Amino acid sequence: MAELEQLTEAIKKGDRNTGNKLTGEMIEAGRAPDQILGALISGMEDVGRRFKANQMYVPEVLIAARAMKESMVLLEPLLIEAGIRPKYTAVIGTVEGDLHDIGKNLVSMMWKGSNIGVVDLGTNVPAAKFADAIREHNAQVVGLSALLTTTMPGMQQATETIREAGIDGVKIIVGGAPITQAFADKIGADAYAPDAASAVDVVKEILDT
Ligand code: B12
Repeated sequence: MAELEQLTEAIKKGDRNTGNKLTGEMIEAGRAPDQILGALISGMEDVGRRFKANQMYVPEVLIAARAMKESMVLLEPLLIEAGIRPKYTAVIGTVEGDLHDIGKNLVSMMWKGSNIGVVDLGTNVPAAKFADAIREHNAQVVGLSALLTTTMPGMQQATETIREAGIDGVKIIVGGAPITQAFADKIGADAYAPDAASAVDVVKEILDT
């Protein structure tokens, strides 16, 4: 099997040792960084598909994402040198009052795995901080996460604050266990995704059109 395919396989399996070894070897051999990145992305795309189809579960996704992250650490300096930038930048965070971050982190990892740059603001993020970060990083997308029914109003507050800040063209994507499409519509978000793999599809749908 060609090295690039082997790298894709290693990511799919979450085999970070093989992933790191292959990435390092290919860098040494002078392989184009965008080809290596493509192989990593293919691996995470497959993980996303299987996660969505319930053929893979949260711990396995986290292990695959960690393997990808480690290879990216090796690859990043070359990507920067070659001027290869993520296609889009997203800001993500869990809304004020809410400390749950496992789902948000998964979305963040899947976005990164799809070559979307992510600025992760963490948990318990006040509404104004989302608006500031979108401006500072020129983000095209913002992801808001909430896991508590009591913090759903915080998601509405964040959406209103971002809209009131008049940031041109930023798309607001919401998610989290108690969130529904109906709630997303009610608060004026641009999109809702029920899981991390769908969050990738949604970004591609609304930005690649
Ligand atoms: C783990 C957990 C905790 C951990 C959080 C650790 C952490 N670092 O996140 C701890 C122990 C800290 C915790 C605390 C509390 N928790 Co809690 N917690 C959970 C638990 C068991 C799992 C949540 C989880 O991680 N799920 C796994 C992830 C992968 O799923 P997910 O978050 O839904 O994310 C997926 C999608 O929703 C979506 N998604 C998520 N975010 C986003 C964002 C975007 C932009 C998009 C597009 C998609 C998206 O994609 C994700 C991946 O596919 C749930 C119960 C449950 N089974 O859901 C209760 C639960 C959420 N907690 C609950 C409660 C009540 C609390 C506490 C108030 C308890 C207390 N009395 O102190 C505190 C609140 C603390 C706070 N202020 O936030 C309740 C909420 C009830 C409600 N309806 O509001 C739940 C449902 C438990 C229950 N049945 O009562 N909790």
